[in-house]
Amino acid sequence: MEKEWELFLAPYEQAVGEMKVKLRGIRKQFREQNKHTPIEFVTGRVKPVDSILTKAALRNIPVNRLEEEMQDIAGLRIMCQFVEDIRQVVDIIRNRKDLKIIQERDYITNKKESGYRSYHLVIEYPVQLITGEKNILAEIQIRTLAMNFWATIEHSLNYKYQGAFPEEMKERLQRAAEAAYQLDEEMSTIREEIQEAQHLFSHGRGKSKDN
Ligand code: 0O2
Repeated sequence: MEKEWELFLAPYEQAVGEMKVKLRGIRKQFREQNKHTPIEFVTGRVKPVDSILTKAALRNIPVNRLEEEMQDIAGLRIMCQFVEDIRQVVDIIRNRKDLKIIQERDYITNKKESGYRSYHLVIEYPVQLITGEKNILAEIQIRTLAMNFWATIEHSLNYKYQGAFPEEMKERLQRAAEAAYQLDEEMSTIREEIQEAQHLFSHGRGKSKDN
């Protein structure tokens, strides 16, 4: 059984590995050209087998339909400094020739009831196997650092409470999500100044006496 899962998940591991390199490559190009990078950092994971089985049971997905119906077995996450960067990242991904966007979910304009915000893309990504090409579904979540901060903490609390938050906790998390969003808005308004400072900093680096 374990071996079967390993074989089933291998193309997903390959897709996540390749996508991480490619998405980090975008950041690298911006930095090489001394431009503000819309990508702060990238993470990726293959969903653990127990999470796949839990989600499949919850959504009534038969195990032999996972490839077609579970879109986030391969998951990538892109963190951005500013809300505006998210749009730019989506545009860059949209213009790529090595993947195809098949669904977009904008949980920034339409936040989830929990308070969750992120921009989700479901993509189809071809991996080259020794048996030929295989199209893999993957979910890319694009969010600001503040959205990620909130989602990470909410996710671990969710795990602890098994999704059944006490009402007060739920409200506090919703308020915290709003506070995180206001922080993003505030950062956007002073974005110009921050970028200017970052530009000066990266140009100044290496010129100080200490280096
Ligand atoms: P994990 O552990 O992150 O893998 P639906 O829920 O039906 O609207 P669906 O198909 O689940 O839609 O996809 P959706 O909502 O676009 O993406 C689900 C993923 O988004 C989740 O994966 C989380 O990563 C993230 N997410 C969605 N809602 C929330 C939320 O309220 N809080 C947090 N912290 N993350 C959220 P999994 O499989 O649930 O979990």
